Amino acid sequence: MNFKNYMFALIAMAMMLSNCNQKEEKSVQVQKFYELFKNSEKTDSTANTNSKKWWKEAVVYQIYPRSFKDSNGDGVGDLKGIISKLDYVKSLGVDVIWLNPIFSSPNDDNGYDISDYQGIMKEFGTMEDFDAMLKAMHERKLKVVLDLVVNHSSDEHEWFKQSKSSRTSPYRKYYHWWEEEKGKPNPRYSGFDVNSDAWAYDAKTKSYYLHYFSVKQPDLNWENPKLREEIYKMMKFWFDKGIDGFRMDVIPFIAKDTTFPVLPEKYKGDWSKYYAEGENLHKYLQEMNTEVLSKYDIMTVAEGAGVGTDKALDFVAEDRKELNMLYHFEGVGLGYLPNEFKQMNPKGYDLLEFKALYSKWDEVFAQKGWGTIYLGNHDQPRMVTRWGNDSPEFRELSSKMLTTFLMTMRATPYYYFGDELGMNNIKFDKIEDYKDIETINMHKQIKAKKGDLQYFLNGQKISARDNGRTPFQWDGSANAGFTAGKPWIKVNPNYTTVNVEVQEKDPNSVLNYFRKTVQTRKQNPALTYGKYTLLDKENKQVYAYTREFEGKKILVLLNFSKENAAANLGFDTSKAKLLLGNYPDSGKNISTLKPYEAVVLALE
Ligand code: TEU
Ligand code: CA
Repeated sequence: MNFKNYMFALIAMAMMLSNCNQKEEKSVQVQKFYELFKNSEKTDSTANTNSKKWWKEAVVYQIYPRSFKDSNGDGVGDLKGIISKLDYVKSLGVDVIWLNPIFSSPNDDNGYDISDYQGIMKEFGTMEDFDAMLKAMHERKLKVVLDLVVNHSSDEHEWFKQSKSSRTSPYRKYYHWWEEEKGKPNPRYSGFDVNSDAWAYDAKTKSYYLHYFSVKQPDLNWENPKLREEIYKMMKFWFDKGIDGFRMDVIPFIAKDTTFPVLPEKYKGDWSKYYAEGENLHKYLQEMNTEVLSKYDIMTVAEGAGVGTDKALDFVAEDRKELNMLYHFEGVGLGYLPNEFKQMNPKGYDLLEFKALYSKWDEVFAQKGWGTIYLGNHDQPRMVTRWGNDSPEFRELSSKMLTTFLMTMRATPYYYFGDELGMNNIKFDKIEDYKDIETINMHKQIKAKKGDLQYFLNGQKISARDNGRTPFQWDGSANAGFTAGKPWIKVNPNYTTVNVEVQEKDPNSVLNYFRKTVQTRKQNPALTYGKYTLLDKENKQVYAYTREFEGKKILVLLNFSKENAAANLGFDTSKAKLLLGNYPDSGKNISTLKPYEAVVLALE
């Protein structure tokens, strides 16, 4: 019970006793007070029960369409391929499918450079295919969330073609231009530019345009109300078709300080103040909510790059009327060496920091708003390589352990396709194998500067985005059953043993364990809504916590190490009932957890 409820109960008791009807026994009054006390405990808002929502109870399954299933042998996954595998997706028990961008795009950044927001990427199919896919998903009671990429478009979008045609074009103000007579604009960093320069010079109109990402991804100007109107119209087009939500790409970046001041020499972790979170950000999001989102029963998730715990609720607190869930970046930043390009600390990440971080983020949404939880996506290496242990001995066990973590936290799980098979990093040796603009352009940059290319390539084996983008492993046939042609990116050679076909037959496979964890989450609302309490905080091997809801208490024990480990719980667990475990004899002796053991127990 929190302080507010405590005070409320005290005052209520005082009032009752003073109003005491002489005929009524004091003890009856006390009994009444007790009922009240119990009820106030039940509605304790730390259990975040005040607003149950379908999207809080959902498990989201992310599909990278390019790599899921190719239907026509051109080596690229497509919508017809997705349709053909919906029964598989349904069999996982998930509720929502998030698709990475499927809109018309020249694919400079695999669809995050959109040339027509209301068209389908040629390689993926047609609008008819899309309609058929949506219907097939809804028939199976699967919802679909699309990627809204509106910080930037492609330079091949009609708006940009017009915008760069002349300084007086009606589309000029759809983008951020800086005329050359004003002198060189202050430097801004670009993620995918060969020179990391976010300003590109365009000779035709003698101006620079801004691109936070590749030179083919010019940033859209949200200060222009006409641009905002166009975006809202486009969003309605998709909602009217029946889609169930949007994942909003780098949404804090849409509003920025467009005076582009000189940046401080050193950031104190506050870069997003200069690059994103401009003063009108929340005005735009509230406007988007009024104009579009509030009109539909849909879900929205903010890709919250750079958003810290202090700002999170500004995006998702219910009374703000903006978005539903925040997808923070702090977790996936753990374990990297500072001031280097995606180089992991050779010691790996620190579990104490990991636990502190996820506990801190749980606290943010304990009363208001809602969070997400994920350990992999299309921008990240494979979950088991990055957070578990992908050696033959521990790949399956640690995959299952990490899945247990994702399915037992108070946040909507965003589960990346292929993680349910324990797919791991491909770890390319040669730059020629990479397809991702981020890796390719960084390699060019380091080469031009005569930097250490081998060091860079070694780092990419762990951290490169392409590790998470290799084709889905369906079976042991050529190309893992992904394509009859030549896959756009190499298939992980372990597909002969790590694939759906093999794992379907094995009741103890990573795949079947994933299905079980999803069911465990569904059958125990405490795992969705329950209060989270971290236990044995200083334990360097075990992550232990409880989840409590409506009189039910669940204990989760996760051994993140490859040694036996023990958790110091400080309470009796002898009556605990096993709900889930990743060893055949899990739950028999929880005082010693085996390497990467995961157990979920009902305490009461
Ligand atoms: O990513 C947002 C983002 O901040 C990226 O810089 C991300 O951190 C990067 O991939 C790390 O290497 C989103 C999309 O998820 C990503 O795929 C796009 O490339 C990017 O936006 C641009 O749209
Ligand atoms: Ca295809």
